[in-house]
Amino acid sequence: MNSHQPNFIHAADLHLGAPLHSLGAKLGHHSDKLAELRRLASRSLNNLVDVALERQSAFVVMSGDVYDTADREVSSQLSFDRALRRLQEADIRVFVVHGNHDPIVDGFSGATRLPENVHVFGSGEPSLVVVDVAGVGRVKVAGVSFSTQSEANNLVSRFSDISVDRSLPTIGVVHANVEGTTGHDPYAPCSKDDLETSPVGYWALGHVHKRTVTPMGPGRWWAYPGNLQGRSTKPAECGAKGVLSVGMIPGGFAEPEFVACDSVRFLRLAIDVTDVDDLGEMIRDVADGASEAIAAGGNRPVLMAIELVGRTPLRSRIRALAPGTLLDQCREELGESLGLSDVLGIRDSTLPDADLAELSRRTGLLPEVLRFIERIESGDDPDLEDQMDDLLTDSLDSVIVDALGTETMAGSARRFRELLEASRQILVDELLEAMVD
Ligand SMILES: [Mn+2]
Repeated sequence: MNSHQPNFIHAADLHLGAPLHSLGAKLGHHSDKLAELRRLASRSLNNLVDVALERQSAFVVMSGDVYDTADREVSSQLSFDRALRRLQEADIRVFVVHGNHDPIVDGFSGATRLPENVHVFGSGEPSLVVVDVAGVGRVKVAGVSFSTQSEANNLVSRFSDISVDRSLPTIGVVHANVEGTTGHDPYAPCSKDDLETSPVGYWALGHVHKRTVTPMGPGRWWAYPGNLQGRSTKPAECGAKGVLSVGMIPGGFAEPEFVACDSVRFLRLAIDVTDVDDLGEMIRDVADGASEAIAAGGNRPVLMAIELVGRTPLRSRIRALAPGTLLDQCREELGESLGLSDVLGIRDSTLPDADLAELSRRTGLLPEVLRFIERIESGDDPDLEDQMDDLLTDSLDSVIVDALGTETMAGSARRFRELLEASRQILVDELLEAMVD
C-alpha cells in the first residue's frame, strides 16, 4: 500500500492493564523474565501509534475494551494519554468507543483529561462526527459505547437512523458479538444481516479477539482486527496481533490490510513425531521446531505451547517420564538461544504405534467402546448426536463447567471431544497391553 493513500487505522481490544496471569503461572520462577515480557507487551500501544504515523493515517478508531477493567488502572490511563498525545502532535484524530471491559460508568473520573484530538462516543444512541479527509472529502464516523458490562441490546441496529446523507462513506464503531461468536460473551448481539442492511460502509467492530475481515459487497466490509497484543496460548490469542489499516477509496473502503503491532507473540505449535523412536532425537526435533518458530517471530519474543502429535513407538516412554521432564529437557536443548522466548508447556497427544482400525475390528468390550467413540465422532448418526447434545446441555453442562472450569458450552463441547480422544487412548493402551500378556 502506498503510505500516502488516504487511510485510517482500526484497532480494538487493547485491554490496557491486562495482568497476563497465564504468563505469571508459567514463568513465575523467572521473575526478571516475566517483568521484562510484561513491560514489552505494554509497548504494543506505541507500535500502534508508530503505524498510524508511518502511514499518515487520517484518524484511528478504537472499538472498545481499550482498558482491561472498568476502573482503568492509573498507569494504563497515563500510557494511553501519552500515546494519544503523540497522535495529536501528528494531527491524527482518535475515535473511541468502550466495551464490556471498560463500559462508561457514572461517577468515573479519569486520572487525566483526554487530549482534544480524541472523541469518545457516549452510550445509548449512536452519535456522529463528520471528518474532512484530504483526498477523500467528508467521511462520517459513528459510534456508541457500552454503559454496562453486560450490554444486552443490539447496538448495531441503532445505526439505521444515523445516516441522513447516504452518499457519504460511513464508518460504524461498536463493540459487538456478531452471530453469537462462541468463546466470547454474547454482549451487544447482532446478526450479519443487521450489518449488511445498515447505512454503514465499514463496520469497525471489537470484542472477538481473533481477526476476521468479511466483505459486504463492493467497497463495504465488517471486520474485527482482533486484540492488539496476544495474552496467552489460547487459540484466539495466538499468532500475529495488531491493527487493520483501511484505505478510503472512491465508492467506499479498500480491503483492510493487517499490520502487526504485538511485541510478544503467543503460539501453539504441533510437532509431529511420527516414527521417531529415540527420545534424544525427539527432544532435538522439538527444540528445532521451537527455534524455527522463534526465528519466524522476528525480533519479538515468542511464547509457545507445544503439542506432540503422531504415532510413535516412544509413546509409552514419554508417558513414563516425570512431569516437567520434557519441558526441562527442551529448554536445556535450546539453552541461551531462547532469550526472552520460551516454551510454556509441552503436551503429549501422541498416539500409540498401533493399527487403530485393526484394534477396533476385534471382538470384546474394549473394541466395542472404541467403535462407539468413532460413531460419536463421525457425526454420521444424528440420533446419537442429539443424545450427546442433550447430555451436554441438560445433564453434563454444570458438571463439566464446575469440574473443568470451562466457561461456555462451546468450551465444554471442545473439552468433551478431548475427553473422547483421551478415552480412546486409554482403551488402545489397555488393548495393546492385553496383547502383550
Ligand atoms: Mn469485549
